[in-house]
Amino acid sequence: MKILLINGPNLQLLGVREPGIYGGVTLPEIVSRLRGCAAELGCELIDFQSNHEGEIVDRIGNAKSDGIDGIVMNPAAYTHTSVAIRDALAAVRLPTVEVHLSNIHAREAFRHESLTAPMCIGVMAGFGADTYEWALRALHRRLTSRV
Ligand code: CA2
Repeated sequence: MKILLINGPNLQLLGVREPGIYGGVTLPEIVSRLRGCAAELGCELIDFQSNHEGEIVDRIGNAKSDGIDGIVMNPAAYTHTSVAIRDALAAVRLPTVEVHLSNIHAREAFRHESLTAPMCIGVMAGFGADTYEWALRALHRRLTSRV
């Protein structure tokens, strides 16, 4: 089973800037932890980070032909703005779990709306770096369950 991990803009700064909001764990550390979890579940994890909306749209659009079975995605700021990423998810129709390190509902009003969440099978938010692991486990459960 192949899972695509997508991280959106500025997440390459995790653990380097503003650790008060997003914690001290770096993105390479998160990816490495998630790779361990994926290995335990018998999945292959393909990791992609971009600060560019179009690159994320392209990656989602190519996911089926790349043999991807499901997506774990933190669209970061594009969560709240990107009709293009939402449309790409709607078009590719792969099971996707949206992830946020912070609880976006406990933050500024503009973060309460997600344009991408309605195209996802679920959303996991607020548990810092661990959120990615819960999201991967939930996606794997969905992909391997009969109902
Ligand atoms: O809580 C999350 O995971 C967010 O997706 C993070 C986004 C934010 O725009 C969303 O509302 C919620 C921001 C990612 C930027 O990450 C940084 C990390 C370190 C320093 C600066 C930005």
